[in-house]
Order: sequence, then C-alpha cells, then structure tokens
Amino acid sequence: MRGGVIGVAQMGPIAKSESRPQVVKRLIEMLKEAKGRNCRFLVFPELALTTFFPRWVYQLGDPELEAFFEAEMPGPETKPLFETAAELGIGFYLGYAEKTKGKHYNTAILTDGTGKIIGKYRKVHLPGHVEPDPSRKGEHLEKRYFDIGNLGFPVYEALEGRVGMAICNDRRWPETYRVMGLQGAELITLGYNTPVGLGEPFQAEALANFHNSLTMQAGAYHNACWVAAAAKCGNEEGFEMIGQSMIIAPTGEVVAQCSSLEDEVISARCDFDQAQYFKREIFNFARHRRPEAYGLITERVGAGDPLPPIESF
Ligand code: CDT
Repeated sequence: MRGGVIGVAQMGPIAKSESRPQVVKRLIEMLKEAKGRNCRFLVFPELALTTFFPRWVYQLGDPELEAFFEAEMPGPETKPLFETAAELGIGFYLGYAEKTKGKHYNTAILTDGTGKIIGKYRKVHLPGHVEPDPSRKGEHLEKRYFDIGNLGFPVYEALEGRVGMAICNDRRWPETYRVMGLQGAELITLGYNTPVGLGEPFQAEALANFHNSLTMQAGAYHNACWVAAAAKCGNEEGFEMIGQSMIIAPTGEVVAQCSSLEDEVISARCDFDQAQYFKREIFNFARHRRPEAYGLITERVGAGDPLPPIESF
C-alpha cells in the first residue's frame, strides 16, 4: 500500500518550566505508542518542543525568548527523538521555533524512517499582532517573533507518495492546500496551537472546534488528499487551547479523532490510492481548472472593488 498507517501525536500543555529533555521524553513515549499501533509516520504539533511563548510579551533579543528557538535540528537535546524514530523505523513531522542567520521562523520538518530530515517548511500566514494590546484578554504575538516563511508550500516524496506540510493558521487558507494539491500532495501533515478566550467575539470562540474541522476537511476534499493534524492543547499556563486532533480522508471524512486534551496518539490506515477517484474525476485539476479565471488570487492581497464586466450586457 502507498501511504500506510499514519499516527497523530496530540500533546497536552507544555509548562514554561518544562525542559527540552522532558518534552522530548514525552515525544519519545508517543513514538513508542505509535510503533505499537504499527504506524510508519507520526505527526507532532506546531512548536512541539516548548510552551506556546507568543502569548507573552518579550523584547526582541531577550535571552528568555531566544531560548525557545532551536539553532540546530537535531541538536543535542532533540537527537534522542531522531535516534528513537530511526530505531523504530518511523518518520515524523515536527514543528519547532527555528533561528537561523538572524531570522526566526515557525518551522516544521519531515523525516524518513531512518531519522533523516527530508523536508522543511516555514509558516507563511502569521496570525496575531506585532504590538501587544492590553485591551485583549491575552496576546498572540506571532507577527512580533517570527519572520514570514520563505519556502512556500513544498511537497516531498515520502511514504511512496507525496507529502506536504502546513502549520496552524496556514490550515485556514485554501491557498495553502491548493498549492500543495497542485504538486500532487497525497498527505498534508500539520500541527497547531489554537488558543481560545483571548478576546475574540463569543461566537468565534464557540465555533473554534467547528472552524478547525471545517477548514481541514474542506482542504482534504478539495485537493483529494489525506490530512493528519496534531494539536497542542488544554490549559497551558492558564490559557486554553483546542484539541480535536484528527485524521481526514480524501473524501473529507474524519476517520480518527482525539477525545482528550492530553498527550494522545490516534492512527488510521491512509491508503493514498483511496484518493484516485477524486483525483481522476471531480478534482482532476488538469481537466477542470481554469486559471485564466483566477487571476485575482495572485494579483490582489486584500479585497478590492469588483472588476469591470468583461462584456457589456
Ligand atoms: N498558532 C496559530 O497559528 N494559531 C492561530 C490562532 C489565531 S488567533 C490569533 C490559529 O489559526 O489557530
């Protein structure tokens, strides 16, 4: 089978005081559980090595802020994760804060079953704000701490097929999935930290789980690919984050979903060829797409005025 049994390793909260070795130990435990479930690939969350630090205000360059970032991957503290994955023969997706050449990125990597990094991507749509806003109940300062990802939405050969990555807010944007769909993605792996209760309108907060599944199910269906998504969730340092980690089939159906807000592994048999009908018929891009009608998608950023009619009527 192309693809295979894929796991998602949801994480409960990571305390600010938790050390990298302590977090890596949790990840390794879930790798072992995934092996017990016969997984060949495991998806960890966004920023899976640290607490979700963009909730706090730091001055750039503050050593406490810098300590959340990895200068090398694997580094001395993350190497045991790669070694265990290699021993177990499991590839993985891992989200982490990356610093390189004076830049800071919200990054994810893919590894093969030998612990070798075979793909990298950096978050493109950074949510939140640059400056703190004391009128809000909580901050979300990704725009302050991260540079915009400069690698696009790459897709890599893996699991005898094509695998892409997304990170959190990128999952809400149809462009993210379509750019990978146009590279033949068969599995999109992604991690997220989605806080609720930071001052959004009641309805937006109440619908956070619905919007999570809505965007990912739509992305899977519209692009005829699997989506495997891992949350970091629960009450982290007094802030709530949604769980609902899930695996979605190319039909758009949820085939596995976490039921806790803690460390929890789920898995599903993801046969890439199950997407064949949709890729061949309804979403056969080569036959049906009409890019000449989609010019605005790359020409405009914000919504503007209606275009003049092409023909009078
Ligand atoms: N981590 C991340 O991207 N979270 C965002 C929260 C947006 S609310 C400021 C998300 O889209 O889930």
